[in-house]
Amino acid sequence: DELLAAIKDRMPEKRYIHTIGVTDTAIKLAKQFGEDPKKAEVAAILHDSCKYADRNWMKQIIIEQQMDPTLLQYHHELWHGPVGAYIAKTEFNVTDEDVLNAIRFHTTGRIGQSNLEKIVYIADMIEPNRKFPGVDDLRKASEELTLHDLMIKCITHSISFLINKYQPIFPDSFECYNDLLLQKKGQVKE
Ligand code: DGI
Ligand code: FE
Ligand code: FE
Repeated sequence: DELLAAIKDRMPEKRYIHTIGVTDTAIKLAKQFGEDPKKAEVAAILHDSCKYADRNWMKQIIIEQQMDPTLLQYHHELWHGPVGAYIAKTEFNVTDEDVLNAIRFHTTGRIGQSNLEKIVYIADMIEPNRKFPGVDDLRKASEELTLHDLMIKCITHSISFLINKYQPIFPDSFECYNDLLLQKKGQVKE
């Protein structure tokens, strides 16, 4: 509740409602897939805390904290994850590296994602307030597939969406996609 109150001032009502949706969904997925619901809750509440942060301020943090400099060549939308993780650590005293990574990589995914990282990525996409073509399919899949296969479906959807708009894809997203598929021995279930 304290965390929720703290992030409420940092975002418009709509984003706050999204955050609640991600939190409920992340807790549900954590229970479903045998991960810690408390960690999922903290990561989800804080995942978009920097969504509306000042672009130049975020740029400064990325440089000062020596985060991946490639970020600055890509869309500023990609900055709120890594900067959000930094704020979670410095302002909200989150010390759990897995929770910090779930925040840090929630927009792009990455190679070697933990289960918690997958859960937050997926919850961000399928929470009840999301409306995009295909979201109901992903929600249905969340009740049927393994966490791994569900993550493949979600990242494939994101990458396809960006490709269809001729948007550059951040390398972590491609690496995440490749990594998930290379880990799979059999077919991806449709
Ligand atoms: O913050 P949210 O809106 O809840 O969701 P998010 O953190 O997944 O951010 C989604 C935005 O980020 C959306 O506008 C697409 C964009 N995005 C995600 N991955 C990439 C990307 N944009 C580019 N150019 N490249 C990416 O790899
Ligand atoms: Fe986000
Ligand atoms: Fe989000």
